[in-house]
Amino acid sequence: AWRKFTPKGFTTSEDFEKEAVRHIETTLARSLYNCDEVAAYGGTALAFRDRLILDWNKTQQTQTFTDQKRVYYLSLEFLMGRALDNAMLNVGQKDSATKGLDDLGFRMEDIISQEHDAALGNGGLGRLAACFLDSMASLNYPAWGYGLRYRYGIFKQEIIDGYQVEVPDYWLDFNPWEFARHDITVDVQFYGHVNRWQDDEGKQHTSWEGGETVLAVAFDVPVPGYETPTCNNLRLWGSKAASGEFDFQKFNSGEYEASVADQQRAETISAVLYPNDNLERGKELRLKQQYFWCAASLYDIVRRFKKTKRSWKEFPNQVAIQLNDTHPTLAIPELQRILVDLEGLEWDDAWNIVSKTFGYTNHTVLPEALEKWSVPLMQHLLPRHLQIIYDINLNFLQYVERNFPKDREMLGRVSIIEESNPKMVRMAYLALIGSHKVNGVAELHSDLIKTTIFKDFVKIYGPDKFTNVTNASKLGGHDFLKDLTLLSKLEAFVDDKEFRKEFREIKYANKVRLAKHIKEHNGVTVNPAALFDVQVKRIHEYKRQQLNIFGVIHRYLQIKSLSAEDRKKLAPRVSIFGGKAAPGYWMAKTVIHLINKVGDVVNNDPDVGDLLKVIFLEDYNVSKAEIITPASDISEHISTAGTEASGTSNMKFCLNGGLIIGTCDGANIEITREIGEENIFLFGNLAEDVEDLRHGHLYNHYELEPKLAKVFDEIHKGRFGDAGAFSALLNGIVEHGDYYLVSDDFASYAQTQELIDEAYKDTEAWTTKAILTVARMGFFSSDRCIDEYAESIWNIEPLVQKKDD
Ligand code: 26V
Repeated sequence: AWRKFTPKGFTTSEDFEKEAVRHIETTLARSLYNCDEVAAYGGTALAFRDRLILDWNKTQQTQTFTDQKRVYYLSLEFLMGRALDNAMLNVGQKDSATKGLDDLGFRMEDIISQEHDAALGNGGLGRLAACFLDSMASLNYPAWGYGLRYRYGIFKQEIIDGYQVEVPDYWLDFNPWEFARHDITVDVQFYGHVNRWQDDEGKQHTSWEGGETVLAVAFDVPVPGYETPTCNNLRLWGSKAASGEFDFQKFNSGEYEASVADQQRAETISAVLYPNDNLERGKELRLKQQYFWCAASLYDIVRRFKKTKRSWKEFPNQVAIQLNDTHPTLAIPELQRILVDLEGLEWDDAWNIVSKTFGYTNHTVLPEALEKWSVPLMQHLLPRHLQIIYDINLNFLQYVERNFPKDREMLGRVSIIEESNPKMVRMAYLALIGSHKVNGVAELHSDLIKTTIFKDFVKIYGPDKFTNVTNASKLGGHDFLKDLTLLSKLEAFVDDKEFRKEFREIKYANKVRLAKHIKEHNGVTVNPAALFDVQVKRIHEYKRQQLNIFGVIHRYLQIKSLSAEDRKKLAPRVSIFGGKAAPGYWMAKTVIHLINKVGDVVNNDPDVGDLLKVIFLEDYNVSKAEIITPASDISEHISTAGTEASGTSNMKFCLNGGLIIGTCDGANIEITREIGEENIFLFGNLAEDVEDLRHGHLYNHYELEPKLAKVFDEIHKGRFGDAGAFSALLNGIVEHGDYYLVSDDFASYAQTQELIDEAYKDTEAWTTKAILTVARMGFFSSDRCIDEYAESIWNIEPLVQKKDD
């Protein structure tokens, strides 16, 4: 009904056509006579965009006018995927547009696929940020996202001869969803030096001077909610050279190249998204990105606050800032700098404000993934911030010393500065110390951070500073999904014959669609009646795609060992893999190579036929996930227990009527609690036993699990190509301690896969499991998750726009 107050826009296919054609002819300056799919996409997007903008302007005006507390979600990653389909879902009128496009000679599906994915993220962390934006708008929270406007998103993956090859993802050539705000800019400073002086009244002042300045330009992206009037803002910063005197002089004196080089150097800051990669660590450009984005965002937030003329101590009542992992941690010393150096507050008053404003979400316990920056690098790039970090640390350590006078060693352990060579700034500690709440992303993970990486801090601050907010996922598309708790109503239909049939038909149709995709892209024919077994996620040793492919080889060897008669009793299976390896992550690339090699052999073996197919889907991304996820019968979430903080695709698969095979890790545990352990296939060692097992590997002789040993023998014999290519992968398990416990979990994994084969043969029982799974997933809606953040961390209320607003 609220649509009535924004009367503009179309409600029929004829009106849609008029709008789309008007945009094609005028906005895009294209003749209708050479209107191709790109132009049709442009016209459609612009027609829907018009509707969003009205809501967007109104929401922003209302938020400014009402002036209640807002949340700012700082994330270096927003994996948004495509915008048009989502806009149609939120605005409504997709049917009118489908009909209108049909009249113009286009299929909606083809038009939607013209859009580039906004792939500004690596994986779960970035996708979660995108879901959160969606839910914050859907629930009418006054919320902004702040990020970087990368010119290149996560690289595109090509598979050539079974190897991953990276290709740049230039996605901005036509992007109707962003609005460049050339009038909203922030000067961001780098390098330089620190000055201290005393004024006439004897007050100490500190200022940061010299160095170079880069301009941050705002690009705004509307974030519509589902069936609400709220349209929030995602502000992405692009970098540009500050057109100062200096460039001008260079240009005038004929140093054209030098002045252009400066400009390019500035634009490099927001040029590319970093793939999380062991080798890319410690790069100055990445630290520059982080500060550039934090400084611009904080300036913007403070500027907005200052317009309200409130006193500084009200800042935390008006502003909540959530740090998505440690990437935005520099926002903490930056706000302290603004308050002390620029606004003249006393240190303690400023720190009180800062530490009430921030919340920090931790997304991993893996030690190699915890961010650290070298002190010399920070000294060079951000000299004032380094001083502030040292002062924060000094105050903190003095506090610790006062409260734990007997534990001298604790000081070294909890110091923000690691006393290594070179010294390092531990960003997670800074984030924790500067925030009022720290949260993990699933129950097990939130427990683990309290007993491992943040153990001392629980002693220091008490347990209340730490909390859990279990991750969640968004599912769009249908009415009942506005409120995922309504999913539970499905449970009443579990015995309804018609419903069960329809449920199966939908799954089958989705499998047919994926089979078509596989045929087109991999040239392999797969049987849609086979069990589709899917593992799609970033390739990482801890996620254990190697366990999966070893299991596939084991299955292949078994098939080969059977008589033609016995083979007939087997359940046909399609093993589907997808995911990118970080460009410098050699082991992950080896796993991709092995999967492809195994596929070459298995898919061309006439003994095997439909019984087993092995598919690696190139360039897994958000829009591919939309085809893959609904087509899975079983998906794999098989990380070494204690390593996957949560996982979010596990939920997404369940919501799409697929079952899962998984370890007792991350959110799998809570999924099991919700759906019932009879509806999930769990296997493997528990997190609590991992440490001892690893210790045992290092100090005792250990034997490879026998079935796995056979698999390794076949690889060694060269059955899947040159065995040398895989020796590092196998040696990591055989000789170097099997850190991820592949051998320890192999028997349990293989046995559970056999249970799955048996279970799948019983179609009726399987259908029951799948329906109950979907029906019991309500807890994992991102709306529930955002309400928890709002209540327990941000202390904000929804802003419902009324008719008269
Ligand atoms: C980063 C890196 C970088 C260096 C190389 C190794 C490595 C390994 C892992 C990571 C992950 C960084 C943080 C992250 O993306 N965490 C993911 O966050 C998701 C959303 O909360 C969660 O579902 C995933 O379980 C978690 O891995």
